[in-house]
Amino acid sequence: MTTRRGLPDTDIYAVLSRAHSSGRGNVETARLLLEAGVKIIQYREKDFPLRQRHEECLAIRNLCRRYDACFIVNDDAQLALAAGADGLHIGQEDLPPEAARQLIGGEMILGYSVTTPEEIDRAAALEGVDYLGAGPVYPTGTKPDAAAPGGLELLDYALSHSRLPVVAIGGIKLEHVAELTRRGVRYMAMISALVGVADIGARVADIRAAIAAALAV
Ligand code: 3NM
Repeated sequence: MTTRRGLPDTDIYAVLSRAHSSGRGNVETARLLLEAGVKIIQYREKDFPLRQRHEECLAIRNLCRRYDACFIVNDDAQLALAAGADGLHIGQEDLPPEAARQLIGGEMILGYSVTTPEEIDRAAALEGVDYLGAGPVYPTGTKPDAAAPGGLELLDYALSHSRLPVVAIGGIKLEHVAELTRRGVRYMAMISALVGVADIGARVADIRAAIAAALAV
């Protein structure tokens, strides 16, 4: 990881969700992702008891350290701090980014979800945010309360109007990876098409092969 605060220079941003992991637990899924070479893992469990989330986060954070990967906690600044996470990811309904930054201090990475061009413009003016999560790009069944899909236009807008790294999210499948790469997307966040598959190692390799092929033309 770099010393400047920010996401590592990588491609896949894995988001953990037990309900979409084909029966695997989050710690086991994290281990498989890390063994496959994934360098960013986000923990996103909104309904588990806090004690369970804390235990899982500690275990996953330790794994991430061993593999030199970046561990990000969704929504909960207190949990991110208690687990010693590398980053916090917040949405439009969470604490405002300035307040979240105050809580987490100056070292932790802060990611912020944006779903419209207006939100991208507003986020561009913020100091403490380190990357944008832009989406949903495509329709997704994984997040029931997701906004309407913004499509590739939302990503184009984010990439051209923000100086921050953009993480594309929402409905991204293997077959979208080449197109997203050609559009200039460097970070792709996935749940179902990544943590839900039988062979995570093979899926990571396929995603990376698609990125490499798209960059080569
Ligand atoms: N956030 P899948 S879409 C967690 O648009 C999440 O901010 C989104 O899951 C957003 O890869 C989403 O299975 C779900 O579509 C992503």
